[in-house]
Amino acid sequence: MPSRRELLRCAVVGVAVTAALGAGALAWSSTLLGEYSVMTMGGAGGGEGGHGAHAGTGSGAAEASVAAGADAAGAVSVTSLTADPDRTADVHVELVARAGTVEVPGGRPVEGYTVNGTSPGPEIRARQGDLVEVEFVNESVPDGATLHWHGIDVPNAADGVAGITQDAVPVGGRQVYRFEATDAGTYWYHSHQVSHVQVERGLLGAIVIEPAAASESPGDVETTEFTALLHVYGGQHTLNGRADDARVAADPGSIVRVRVINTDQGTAALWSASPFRVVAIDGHEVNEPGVVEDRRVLIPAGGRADVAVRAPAAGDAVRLRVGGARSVVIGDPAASVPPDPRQPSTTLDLLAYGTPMPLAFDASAPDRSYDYVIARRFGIIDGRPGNFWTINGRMFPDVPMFEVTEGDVVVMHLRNDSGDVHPMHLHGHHVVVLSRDGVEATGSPWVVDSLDLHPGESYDVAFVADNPGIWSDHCHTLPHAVDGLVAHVMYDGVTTPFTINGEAGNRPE
Ligand SMILES: [Cu+2]
Repeated sequence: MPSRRELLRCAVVGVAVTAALGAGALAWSSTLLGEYSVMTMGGAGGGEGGHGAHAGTGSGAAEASVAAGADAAGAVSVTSLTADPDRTADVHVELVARAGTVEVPGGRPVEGYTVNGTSPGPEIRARQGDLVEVEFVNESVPDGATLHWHGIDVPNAADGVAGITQDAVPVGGRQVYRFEATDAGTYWYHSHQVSHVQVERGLLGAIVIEPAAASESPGDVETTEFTALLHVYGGQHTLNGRADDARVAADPGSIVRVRVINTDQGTAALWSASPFRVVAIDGHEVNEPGVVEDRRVLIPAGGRADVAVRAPAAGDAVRLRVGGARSVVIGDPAASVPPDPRQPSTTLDLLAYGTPMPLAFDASAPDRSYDYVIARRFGIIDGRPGNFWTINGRMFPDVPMFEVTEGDVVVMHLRNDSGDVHPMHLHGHHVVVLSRDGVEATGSPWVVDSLDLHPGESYDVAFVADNPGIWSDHCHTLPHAVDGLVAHVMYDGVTTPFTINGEAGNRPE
């Protein structure tokens, strides 16, 4: 039931909408965001959380700017939160972004963006512990561009969010990203400038961090691995940029690890008529994953699932369906392709998959506890009237700021009171799922950076605030992010010199 305050807010917005619609463009201009800093958002310093406190409805942006000003003395800039500047890079890659035609082998070309001439761009491979250095060049993306390392807990200065951790790289500009490849796993990179356009149109690629030591899984020797990056280009479902299925040659009985990356705007399903195991989610190994049969695996937008498939007998192949239309066919390259398997109606429940093991931290007595409740209502954002997302009842940019102190154990209570699915993505950290709809997790620690909240669902997740910075915590259905489903986790004492909508033209979503 809405509180009096919420009812009052609705009434005020209702009046504002009526006034704006009635008075036309002049009145709308008064609701334009103009240039702003995330530092002024959501009541930063206004007592939103506090140690052991539960998030309330918090204070408004007006108080926040005062608090932010006071905090600025002696604060650490996001630009100083870097990897060791004196360390020599182990992996050095140059990535050049261009606007132009994306060739889609097996389909028709589309207008979009390429990285080193193709979309997806080249797959970056590094080994755990490597210092990765990427020199990014914007040759011809008119709006400017950046690279964000989705799922890699990079130092804040390398996070690639225009207007928060850097300015968008203009045409002719260059930006160096440096980070240590600390956690092995499957990740991807994409632009975080006008991302709802640039990601959809192809400014992206895969990055795989190989484990420092060989996998300790006894008995099962992985002999082959295959990256399966899913993306829809102009309505065409592709696998690694091709509107076609892929074949992976594998010796009978050997294990193939398929790294599935969902770079699209909605959930992707994965299934097979043959048994398989889900060995990693979002770059984190599942502890003792069981055999999956007659279940589909759902991968949120932005999420990844690594699955292990055993190659069948000589002359045979197994078919793994990935996403809306494509398959990976594994085994004898000369074998005929097995029939298209029926999609199971039951979804593998990752809340109860694998074997539990102790977490690296105690989530039972968090230092901070926040609500992140998603709903929807009519209003105006940046001069645009619409039916926008709200976070804790508040509309962008008046959304909450989740303040943390380095070392805090943070619990987030996520709830989806809207009618749509929202793949929630926290930058710079992985969260562990504690419970869903009040049911505690009983499987392997389920560690994610991209988590689907289906309508009506609630999740409790926890993380350790161990990576100082200002971090976006947003929906990865990117048109939802543009419509206000973006909040931030901000560490005490960190500040940013960058702004959104200013001269540099930063528009992160
Ligand atoms: Cu969403």
